[in-house]
Amino acid sequence: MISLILASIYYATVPWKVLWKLQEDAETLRHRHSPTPLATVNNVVGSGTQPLMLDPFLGRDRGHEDRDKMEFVKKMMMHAWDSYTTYASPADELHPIARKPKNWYDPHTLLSTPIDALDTLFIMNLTSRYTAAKSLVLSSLNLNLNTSINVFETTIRILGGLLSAYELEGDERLLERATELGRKFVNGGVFETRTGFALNYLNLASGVALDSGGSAMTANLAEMGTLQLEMQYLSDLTGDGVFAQKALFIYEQLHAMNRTFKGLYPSDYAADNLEVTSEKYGIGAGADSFYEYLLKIWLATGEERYRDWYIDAANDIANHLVNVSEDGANYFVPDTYYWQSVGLNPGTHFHHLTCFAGGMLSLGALTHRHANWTVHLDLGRRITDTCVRAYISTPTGLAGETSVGTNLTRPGDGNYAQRPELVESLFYMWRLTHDPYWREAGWKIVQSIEKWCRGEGGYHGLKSVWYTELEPNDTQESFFLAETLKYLYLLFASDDLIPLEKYVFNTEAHPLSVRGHGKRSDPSRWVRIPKDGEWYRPVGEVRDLTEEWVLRRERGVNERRAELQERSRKEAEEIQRRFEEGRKEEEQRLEEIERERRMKEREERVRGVGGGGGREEDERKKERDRIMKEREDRMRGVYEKKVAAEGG
Ligand code: DMJ
Repeated sequence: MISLILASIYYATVPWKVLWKLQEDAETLRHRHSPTPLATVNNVVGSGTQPLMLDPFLGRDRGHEDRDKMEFVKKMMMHAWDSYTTYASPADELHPIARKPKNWYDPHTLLSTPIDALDTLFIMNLTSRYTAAKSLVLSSLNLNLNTSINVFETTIRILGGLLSAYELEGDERLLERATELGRKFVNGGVFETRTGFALNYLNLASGVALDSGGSAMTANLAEMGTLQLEMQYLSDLTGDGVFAQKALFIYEQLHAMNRTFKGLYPSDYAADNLEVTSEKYGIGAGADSFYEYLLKIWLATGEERYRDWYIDAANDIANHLVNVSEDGANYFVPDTYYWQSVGLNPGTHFHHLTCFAGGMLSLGALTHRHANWTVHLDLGRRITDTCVRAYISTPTGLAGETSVGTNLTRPGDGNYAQRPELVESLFYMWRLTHDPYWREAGWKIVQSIEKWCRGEGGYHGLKSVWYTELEPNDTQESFFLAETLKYLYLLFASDDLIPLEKYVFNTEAHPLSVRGHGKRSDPSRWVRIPKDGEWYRPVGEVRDLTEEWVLRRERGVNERRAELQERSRKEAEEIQRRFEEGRKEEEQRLEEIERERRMKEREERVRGVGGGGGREEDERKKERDRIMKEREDRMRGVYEKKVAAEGG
């Protein structure tokens, strides 16, 4: 009761509808979701040098496995993996319709699919496939590519995938490759900014890092705030603190900055002077996994400071960002902009990416029963449920990239990209509550994917979830194997398969042990985490870069500019090629129509009905010219927009 009263005082600022709804069931939830007393709080040692003992936060009931459904998902994984090896290996991903390889940094590959798939194959006991994938990775992974790779994506997929496979299987060669990659980040220019904020593009060969625009001016919250789990783990395993220091320093600085809201962090920053470049808040693209990692870095290390920051963040997400639909049924988090004169301006759409928050809020609530834990758990449940409804309200049973929160039956961007966020939350909701509702929702999704997205050449996405006359989206994403299928498999498994007390999943669903367990059981190897304030460098006191770095970066800027121009040129060529192809098709089609018309005319003349006059002929010619011109304008528009956007 006391915590209910405290929660209501705290939530005095929440829009009344949210508050009312959230408190409605708090008492019920407290009972329903507490199978046995939770032992968490007493066991947590927050110094960062002791293991974080979360077991057993679920109590004694470890759930039961649903073998048939696990087998079904395993077969899906076999089909996805076998299709990749048949048509695309060793590329990053597969075009399942064209049955062709797809590379992120063409013609180079970072082996995204095999690395992302490693631990899923291992967990599913697909031993021969796991061995084949590992051999490919060990023999072919080239970490010296002369191209700028995306640091965030490479961390969560490549570094995370290698580390997790090492955690589960123990082959030291995987750790060696992961360490090599981590060193590229710290010895290259990723953290070499005046603020210590990370840049997101690194040329693996030259070691020069830049931002997405090809300079070193900007840093993004999710990109620089989603490196910490992997880098900290790497430090604990190698005993070299440099990885953790570089990555965690970013958290220290972000936390030390003045903020409009205690627990919310804007998405974009200047990398040189700690200025906020746009006061956009949200938990979707550009922000999402930063909040996830605040929670998980606490779970992984036991460092209570991060837990407190996470709780502040989750409170403010609940306070300021959660929207409720007019009928009170849907809870969602849209992107929100802040203007001093107007305050917070939320949108009405929510992105599929935000569905991960259901799992995050629930996990955060049950691993530490802070004052608002029932509120967070309830919010987690409601956000997950809203996402379930976004799925079941479409004819395909799958949700697109965005949904309209006030009325989920109105389509937003209907593209289904095989994303994992909802099944990730379903997995957490099941593990944390054992309510069969979450498994049932997951099973419907399995069936929908199977029905609408399975093809001979692998699994594709959909251009729109709203039409059953389907147009496929021709990519089999590497995260489909790393996350979507893994979470679906674990949803039907027993709690003892990758138990949540011992593992923390990175944002690409790669499990890493928490301190005190697995590869992190030996405390003598843990690196020290700094005490509060120890690393603090007052905002404004940014450091100067060495001359060497200034010169390297200048060279890098020119190289990157050339690289971006080259990419634009190739893309323009591709657009031109497709344009020509389309024009030929269009011409053929028009010729066909014309041929049919002439035949018809001839037949009619033979039958004495009469033929088309010269005026009709002119009209047809005009129509034909109009169609051709329209098409050309359209194609040119796409091309010009692209060139303008890339400044090439
Ligand atoms: C994945 O790479 C990760 O889940 C990331 O956190 C967000 N984007 C994709 C999946 O949608």
